[in-house]
Amino acid sequence: MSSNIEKSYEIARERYASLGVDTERALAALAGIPISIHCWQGDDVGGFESAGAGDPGGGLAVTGNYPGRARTPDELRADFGFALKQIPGRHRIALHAIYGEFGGKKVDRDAVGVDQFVGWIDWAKSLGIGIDFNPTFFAHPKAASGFTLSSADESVRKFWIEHGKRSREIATEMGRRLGSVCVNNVWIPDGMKDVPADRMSPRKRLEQSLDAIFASPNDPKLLLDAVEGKLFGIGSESYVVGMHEFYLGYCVKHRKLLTLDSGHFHPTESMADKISSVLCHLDRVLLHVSRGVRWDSDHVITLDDQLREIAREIVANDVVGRVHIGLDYFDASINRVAAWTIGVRNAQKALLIGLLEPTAKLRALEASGDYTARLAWQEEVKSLPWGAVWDAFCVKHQAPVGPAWLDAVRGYERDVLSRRS
Ligand code: RNT
Ligand code: ZN
Repeated sequence: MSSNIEKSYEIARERYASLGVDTERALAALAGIPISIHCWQGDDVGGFESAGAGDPGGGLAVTGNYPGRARTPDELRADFGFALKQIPGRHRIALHAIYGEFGGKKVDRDAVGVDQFVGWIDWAKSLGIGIDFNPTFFAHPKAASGFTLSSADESVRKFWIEHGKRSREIATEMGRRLGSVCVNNVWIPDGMKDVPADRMSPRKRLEQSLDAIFASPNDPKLLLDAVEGKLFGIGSESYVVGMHEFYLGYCVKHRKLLTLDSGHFHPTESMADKISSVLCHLDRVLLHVSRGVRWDSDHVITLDDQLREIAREIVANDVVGRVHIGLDYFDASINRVAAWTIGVRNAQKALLIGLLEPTAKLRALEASGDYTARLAWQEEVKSLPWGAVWDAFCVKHQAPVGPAWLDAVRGYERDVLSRRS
């Protein structure tokens, strides 16, 4: 460690110790929290089913045309591997089914299997990382009607149920081959632009389709099933079949993981507040940490209040083992490797700030009814020297300190990304 970073860390360590916070413990805890990094930031949710990324559909909008998008699995893996070097600690990758290796052949969603993911599994093994998975219920002609698992057309439903089943098989195999449980997250775009005449029937069909997909039990050491609701989407402004309450009930009933995406609620709602609420009734949740700007826009996550509150709730309530933290954003207007790096480092900084909180002190003040002192301390805590602890964490895990990573990414952009057409 360079002497300045070391000195700053020592001062910070003592300062935190005086508040009863052990920085060494916080550093160790942070190292034990993997972030599931979404592959789709690397290529604007394009996938590899056909050449050239198009509009992913399903109401997902990726804006920007920054050069250097990954066009092949090898390019995406290289970019992801490069981003990982800029990020301290050991993490995971979240894949979507459209990111399989199809070798120029048409393998439809109801035929996809682990064979298309062997390259990813071998690569993940070589890096010592786990994989999480997502069936892809969008970017497909059979999703063009706006309905998939809740479609009134039985053949459409059957097609997507088969895709859901196959995705679970792939995820299970990933869990087995990598020795690390794979979270398989179901999100469907089903909904209506304008006010429906029948809100109930599609929901009943969705319930039946989910039951069919989940008919075979999961081995919880290999596979965890998650379902993700939302409030509205582009083209589904008036009605979303799988809204939050639908899935919350489904998860309580069937012991599945609920996915909470921070872009999927009304902007005045706090997703952080939902974590302790749903964990009273569920064993585990998956988070899709995102940043909506005025709508579910999936901006790169910044170290804002929302992110800090989410991270704080996870660590202060000691539910790290029950909350799977995944990211979900896609920005095509800036360097994509930088977008990954910025977002993951921010998620980790937020977790570290939470881990360094003198929670026992704040809770004691609260229990004594001294809300004045609680507020005073909550605000004073914000300016404690967590940055010095973060720098020490980066050094310890051989990741760049401060903005040094940007120079590395710029070099990669010059030598690799800018050469792509
Ligand atoms: C869409 C959901 C979903 C997708 C990804 C690509 O609103 O958030 O999670 O963003 O699966
Ligand atoms: Zn999401």
